[in-house]
Amino acid sequence: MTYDMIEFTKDDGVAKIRLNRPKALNALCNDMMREVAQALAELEADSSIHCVILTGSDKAFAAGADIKEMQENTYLDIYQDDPFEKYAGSIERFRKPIIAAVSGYALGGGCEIAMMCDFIIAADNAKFGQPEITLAVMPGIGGTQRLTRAVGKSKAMDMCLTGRMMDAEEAERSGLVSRVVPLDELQDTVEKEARKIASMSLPITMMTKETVNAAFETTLQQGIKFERRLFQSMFTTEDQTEGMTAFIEKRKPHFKNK
Ligand code: DAK
Repeated sequence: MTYDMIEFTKDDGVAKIRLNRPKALNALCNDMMREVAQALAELEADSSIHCVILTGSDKAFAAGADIKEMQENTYLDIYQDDPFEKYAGSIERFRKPIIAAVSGYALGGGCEIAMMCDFIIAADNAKFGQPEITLAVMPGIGGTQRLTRAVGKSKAMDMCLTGRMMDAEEAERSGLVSRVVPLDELQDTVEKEARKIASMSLPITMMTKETVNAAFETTLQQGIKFERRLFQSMFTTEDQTEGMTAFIEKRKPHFKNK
């Protein structure tokens, strides 16, 4: 499979997908999103990959859906074909850990796909926003819901109704991003964290991701029960025995992902 609009690399258990339409500030056209979905399908099936990084350029993670492509869409075009569900849904449904490394603009659909990732590490030049209101539409791939869960109602309303941007410092303070680093350290920092995640037992990281995500879907008691069941199931794995034995024997664990 060749890719024209993304760069796709794999190294040491970690894959990186870099959105690469610099002239359009990585605006999310259908062809690019189709490539992202194809890459993720390949990575889901590749057992050597334990963690994925989604990133863009220094200037733009992604400046939103491609307005030029979208401008002439009719209701039926976007209802029947539902391209964003088809392609961005691949990020939402991805089962292994996926980190968004955001520098520059993450606007509209760009902010929304960053929020679909498991966590966001931002460069100090990052700018987040849901400016759709200025185009007389609103966020359409989860922005009204995920942003509200991440930063609370007041700030989400402020962002969605005014279309203003939030800088990296405000995004960290509000809980939208897990941490902010200088731009020239972003890729190294995220790669280091991704390698750390990739060194863990894959089934255990997948179950942990699933369980944290359950917090958004269930009541507290149901979530706690779900956590308890998956926690108990971890004691069927060879990796749990190895992880605890290695601690006691004061050595590094050798996980088999079983
Ligand atoms: N789409 C297409 N082209 C874009 C673009 C975008 N979102 N953003 C930037 N570009 C293009 C510009 O048109 C320009 O192209 P040329 O004129 O050179 O050909 C080039 O990228 C550089 O942009 P600027 O000249 O504007 O650069 P500046 O540094 O001056 O400004 C900016 C950067 C990011 C502030 C500005 O470009 C900007 O405001 N961009 C638009 C941001 C925006 O409104 N984003 C939200 C898009 S709406 C759906 C669900 C969800 C969605 C769609 C469908 N369904 C369920 C079907 C999502 C919608 C959105 O994301």
